[in-house]
Amino acid sequence: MALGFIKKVFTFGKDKPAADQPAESEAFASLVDDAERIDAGETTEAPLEAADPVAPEVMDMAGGPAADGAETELVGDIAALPNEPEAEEFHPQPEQPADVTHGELAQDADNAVTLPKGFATAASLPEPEAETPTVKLSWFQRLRQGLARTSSQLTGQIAALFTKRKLDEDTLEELEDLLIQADLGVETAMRVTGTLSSERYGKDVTGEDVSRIMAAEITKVLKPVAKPLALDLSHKPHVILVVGVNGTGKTTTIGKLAAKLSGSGLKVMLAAGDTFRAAAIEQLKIWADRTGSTFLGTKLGADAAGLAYDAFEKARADKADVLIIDTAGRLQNKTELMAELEKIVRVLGKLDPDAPHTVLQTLDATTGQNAMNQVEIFRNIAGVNGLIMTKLDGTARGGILVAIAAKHKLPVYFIGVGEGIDDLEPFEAEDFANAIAGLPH
Ligand SMILES: Nc1nc2c(ncn2[C@@H]2O[C@H](COP(=O)(O)OP(=O)(O)O)[C@@H](O)[C@H]2O)c(=O)[nH]1
Ligand SMILES: [Mg+2]
Repeated sequence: MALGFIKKVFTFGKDKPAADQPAESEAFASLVDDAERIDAGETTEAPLEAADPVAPEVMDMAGGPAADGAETELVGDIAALPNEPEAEEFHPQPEQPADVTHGELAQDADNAVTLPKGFATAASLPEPEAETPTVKLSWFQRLRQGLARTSSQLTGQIAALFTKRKLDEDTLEELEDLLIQADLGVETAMRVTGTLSSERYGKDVTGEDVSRIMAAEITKVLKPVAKPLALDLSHKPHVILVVGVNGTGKTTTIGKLAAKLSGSGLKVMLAAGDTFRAAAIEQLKIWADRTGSTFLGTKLGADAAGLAYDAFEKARADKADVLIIDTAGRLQNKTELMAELEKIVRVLGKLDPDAPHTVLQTLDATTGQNAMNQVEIFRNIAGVNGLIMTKLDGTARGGILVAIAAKHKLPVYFIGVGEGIDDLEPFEAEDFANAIAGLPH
């Protein structure tokens, strides 16, 4: 069966076997319920509408397109898209000489491609480069700000909980509830209370004690999933399929990834596999132009798998290093979505049994608990083997990433901290844990 094939091909490393996954239909039902509730105007999650100037995209961001008719609507003013290119900001690097092969690139130090931070060659994962503190501070501040609601609420509640009482069963139980409410997941909540209990039972405990232990425990959960995105440059191209619910930041993230990769001298091709909305195709084209990437699109409503196949052949013929394929994320029609993603994966596998080499899922940090369901769905459908959490600069609810890491153990490669071309940072466990716990960098 095709789905079995996908699971077989794409389960790797220490990923849980597919059999461990909860019933997919159950998770999907709750996802669609959420999408429908949001479509109906019930916004339980932090609303993004107010901040976004482009109405049709806003519909998608809240929970997928509202109706079939809306999907084919063209955004009249492309120039108003937040991803509007600013030509002067992009400085493409010179391309590799045509006679340099990838084998040589991997082995020959003189001709070696220096991958951007957050990437590594599959053969050897290099030490992350030191960053200048100013650059790091600015994105960390944005992350801190994004997670401020989570962290200030948590630290406030924790401080209130521990001012008057010594650590006993009741306070531990209340703390556990607070941590679960912050989306951190039962497992992590119990780890925090367990450690706290063994260190401080019967003693006075300050809010800082709890924050410190919380940050340490969250770091332990996140460390194993904070990995660089390994590119196997012996594949020509290395194919990255990007999946996720509409509005979670797929296209924007592809643009940011393309900027990093082409900026380091790699030849990148982008393929517009979200063929359902003209605006989506245009948006990716803009990112391709902006990042000096080759672009392949097709007409509205065309078969996405056919496009993916053509893109792979063209990328191969052009000797592209990396092919990144955008996809649609319409949850309203599960059967169609499944069939489409399955078919994309299947046709890519015909050209290279290992392709797509990376299946990345974007998660919107403002969606909270729903992100867990999204991972369950897309992991089953498309064999997701890596995550990127976007919109951590907004009013993020990042706690869910901890619960997802504990449960799925999928690598988290990057975080999105803004709409700009440079607003994609390698995921760092300790930074993220400190931001949630309200501790300094
Ligand atoms: N603030 C913020 N906005 C983001 C981020 N990533 C994406 N967006 C915005 O979210 C909206 C939806 O993104 P898009 O890439 O179109 O999502 P897609 O439907 O999954 O392709 C756009 O307005 C993006 O500019 C991020 O990290 N931070
Ligand atoms: Mg898109």
